[in-house]
Amino acid sequence: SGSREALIEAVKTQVSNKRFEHILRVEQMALNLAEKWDVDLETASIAALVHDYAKERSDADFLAVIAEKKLDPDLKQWGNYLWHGVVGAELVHDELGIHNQDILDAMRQHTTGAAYMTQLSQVVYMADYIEMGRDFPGVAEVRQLAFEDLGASVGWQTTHTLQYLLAKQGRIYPGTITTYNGWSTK
Ligand code: DGI
Ligand code: FE
Ligand code: FE
Ligand code: FE
Repeated sequence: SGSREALIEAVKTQVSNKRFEHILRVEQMALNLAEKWDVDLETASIAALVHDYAKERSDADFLAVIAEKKLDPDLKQWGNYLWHGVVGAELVHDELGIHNQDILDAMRQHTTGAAYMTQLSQVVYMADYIEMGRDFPGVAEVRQLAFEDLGASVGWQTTHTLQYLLAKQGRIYPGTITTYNGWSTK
């Protein structure tokens, strides 16, 4: 549709070609998952197209938004990986005029997930992880799982991300642990 083309042009001005190609693959996978799980296709498309809109913004930009919008000051302790979704949603709201809270929440949650996620949010979280350009051990299995049991695939991603962060001794955002606990079935 016309609005999709306009959104694509807006996103393209913000990111490298490589990241733009990733975003289009996330959109395609989000549409496939949305069709399977009865999520509105246009909403899934928009959420996927904007999810990494802010990924190449500077730390200074994010810190300015945290201050201006009086977001939780604790956010300042973290980095681009958290800010591009959580803080980036404010930029998508202000710069692209996207006010749909389900879309903005899916963007906010796309990196770390959340204990409670809408189907839309689960679709974007999974599509980002399993888009056809991704290659990691188990990707074929988790792609299949996302079409068989969406919630189980959310748990799979969260567990594997946590294992990856622990193995490289990375800092773990407490929200990542909250997501893990929310989706653990044991
Ligand atoms: O923006 P993308 O690269 O498409 O994907 P993303 O937004 O899902 O970011 C994934 C990265 O975020 C991945 O390298 C793992 C990292 N990440 C997720 N949760 C945490 C985290 N990194 C740290 N240090 N701590 C976390 O809790
Ligand atoms: Fe991202
Ligand atoms: Fe992700
Ligand atoms: Fe992404």
